[in-house]
Amino acid sequence: MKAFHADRQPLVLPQGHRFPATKYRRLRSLVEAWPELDVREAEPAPDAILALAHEPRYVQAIAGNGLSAAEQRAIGFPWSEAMVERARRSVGATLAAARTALVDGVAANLAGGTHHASAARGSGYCVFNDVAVAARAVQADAAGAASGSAMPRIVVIGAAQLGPVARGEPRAQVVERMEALLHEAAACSCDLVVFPELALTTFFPRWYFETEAELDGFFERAMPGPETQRLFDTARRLGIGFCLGYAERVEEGGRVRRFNTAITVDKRGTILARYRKIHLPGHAEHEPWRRFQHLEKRYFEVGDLGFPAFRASFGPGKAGIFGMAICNDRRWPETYRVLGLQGVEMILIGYNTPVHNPPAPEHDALSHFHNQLVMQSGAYQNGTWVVGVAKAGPEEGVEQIGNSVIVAPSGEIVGACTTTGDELAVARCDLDLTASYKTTTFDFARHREPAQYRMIVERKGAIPPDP
Ligand code: CDT
Repeated sequence: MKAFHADRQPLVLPQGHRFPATKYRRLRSLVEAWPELDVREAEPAPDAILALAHEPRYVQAIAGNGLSAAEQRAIGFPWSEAMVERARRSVGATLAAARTALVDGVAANLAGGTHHASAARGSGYCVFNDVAVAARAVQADAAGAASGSAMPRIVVIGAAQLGPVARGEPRAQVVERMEALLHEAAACSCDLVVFPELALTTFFPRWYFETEAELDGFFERAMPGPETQRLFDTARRLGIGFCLGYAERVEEGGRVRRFNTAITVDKRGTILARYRKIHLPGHAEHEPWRRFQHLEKRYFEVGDLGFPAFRASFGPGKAGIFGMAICNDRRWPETYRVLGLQGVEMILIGYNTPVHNPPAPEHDALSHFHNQLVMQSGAYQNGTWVVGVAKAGPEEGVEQIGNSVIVAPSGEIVGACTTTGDELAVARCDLDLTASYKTTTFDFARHREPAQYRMIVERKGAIPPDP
């Protein structure tokens, strides 16, 4: 059974204060060794969650020391940052236990209860009403997850473009840059942040590696792993979901397999869906004539998970149907259509696209145009949002396009990065804007004629008609 505690930071009280603040830690030390108990630290409840049961003015007053002396007396604790942190974590522990119990059937809260607080006032050593907040939050979770919700389905998206990542840049430093973007996203009330393809490292397929050991340095063996756990923790603390591209190394069926992978993680830090890149561009053998290599066909297997669409909820009224694709996938109409046939409402795409294409340098001047062309048409033709996010700028001598965009189901760009560095573009995306395309021009059930499209799945390369 999972049990949640909130006692890491002790509540420091004036000498002689009668509240027995150490009891929570003492309780934890008593039960922590029980083999059947999995004790975890609770995340602090974010403002938006507290505001489900409290007046926003009160939540702000607590956060910013805006309490009157009388209000502090009613609570029974003098205001301090540690007091606020503990109050948030106490609610967080009740909420974590409630949500976990809904999944596991049972869970425990070691942080006590603070249910004497009312909507705009604390009372009896209670700052926030943990039970009221947790009840409202699980109701909101359920409302968001239920289809046909009457609330507008607006997901605030952060397209978190990354500038160059040097070959020698440690993962921890890249994760720190990503955390900075998460903090910026939280300040913009983002629900979901999309990071680029192979976000944690430089775009390593540009080099030919002689040994597997060299190659494996760019791969993750666990997700989250030792260096990425922080990213999950920060996102969960901020109450933000994210989509992350990375190089995945797994041992399956007694052999090592490597994929170019993306995951979508919900606001609680749970991996909801995984996608393994299907359209691998470039070449499998070393081609020294190129200014730089593009060895995706050597280093990765073709993804074996198809293009799965999945339901996800990023908050009350924020439930929708999502899909993922990676870089070169975005150039193929099949990617969008397979997701479109599952009713996808938002496709999350990370990419690394060099301006220069060694086999076709005549395309270089069109690299931005092509980037927008494919995502805008994919969005419109399938009545879906598309979020395309670049790793941009001069990386190890290779100029990569930025041009990260958020595209509406109309095909219009509603958010864009304007630099080639670390940058966040934000857009409020109404998932219901997909309906007017899905029920009219692109009402697939009415207008598609799949019997006439058989060639699409039966033939791989083009075979011109007989002369
Ligand atoms: N990463 C990736 O898929 N990049 C490709 C480069 C194409 S050139 C071989 C892209 O389609 O942007």
